[in-house]
Amino acid sequence: MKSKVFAGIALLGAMTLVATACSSGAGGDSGDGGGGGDETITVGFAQTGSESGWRSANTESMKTAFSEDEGFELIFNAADNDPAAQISAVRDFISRGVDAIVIAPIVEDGWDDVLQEAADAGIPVILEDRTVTASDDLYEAWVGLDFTKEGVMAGEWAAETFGDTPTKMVVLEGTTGSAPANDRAEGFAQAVEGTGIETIDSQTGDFTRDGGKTVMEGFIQKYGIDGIDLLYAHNDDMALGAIEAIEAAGGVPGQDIQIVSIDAVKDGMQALIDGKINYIVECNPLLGDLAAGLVRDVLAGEDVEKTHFVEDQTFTQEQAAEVIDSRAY
Ligand code: GZL
Ligand code: ZN
Repeated sequence: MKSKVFAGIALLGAMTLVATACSSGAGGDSGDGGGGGDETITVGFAQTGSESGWRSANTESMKTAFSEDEGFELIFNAADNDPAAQISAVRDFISRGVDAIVIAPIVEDGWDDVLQEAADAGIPVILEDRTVTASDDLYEAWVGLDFTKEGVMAGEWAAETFGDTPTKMVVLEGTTGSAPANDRAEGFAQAVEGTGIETIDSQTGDFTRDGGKTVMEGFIQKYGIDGIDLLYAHNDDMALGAIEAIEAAGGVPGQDIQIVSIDAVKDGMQALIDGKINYIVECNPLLGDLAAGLVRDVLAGEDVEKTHFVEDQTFTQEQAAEVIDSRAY
């Protein structure tokens, strides 16, 4: 009920804004007045940054879905993985009076105040990709992936591969405080409980290649190639950085140290085909159309589901070779 009333206010707000825009001739549309369905929808999109290949694919998907041809004016901000910068970008969207705000929240916490300010301004918020711990009354809907399930699928492969064999594992964690880092760790731990896999070290590489390489160099310094059997990387970019570190130390990635990773971006899939990664769990970045559909539905005052999961799949080396040429990212 709340979201219906809320959406109604948002719609009224949006109409007022659009009507004002039309009468003052501001904004990109034809200024034909009235709130007809053909009005340009102005959307503020607060993206995490450009930390990984996955992120680039997600940004492209969002920009395509929220293009002028699709009836949108997109105000895009990439926060360079800085949570404070991302929150101030959202405040900027509020002061500009956009019709709707879409956020891929870098971290889960710290969103209550600015989401309340958006609600007070009658601007609906849609989350894409990552989630927040703030009350779900403060956003209309979230579209993304089941990160816990991704962690479980990665852990199930590790459990099947290593079973009871004593296995020394290091972990490259995603951005500290982010939903994917928290949930992928949680899901993996569930799946490997009772096996011979022991986590000897776990640090964040911030989802970047450089981060993965630097942290893996530190692990190799500390334990030696022989002291590590398995690397669990929360995304392909960190796994690719770790591969560089392993090779620089004279190790053979995929053999001396087996690697399981998440995303299934092109470069990760190529490393899988080359035998440098052993298993990849996909995390689908193509969320733009779903997010755009949710924005339209919310502004049209429709009741939308709160949560929209996009399906993921998994890839062995053989499967990757079969699909790599047909994949969209
Ligand atoms: C997951 C997404 C993560 C990717 C990383 O949906 O938030 O952030 O796994 C990206 O590659 O940086
Ligand atoms: Zn849906």
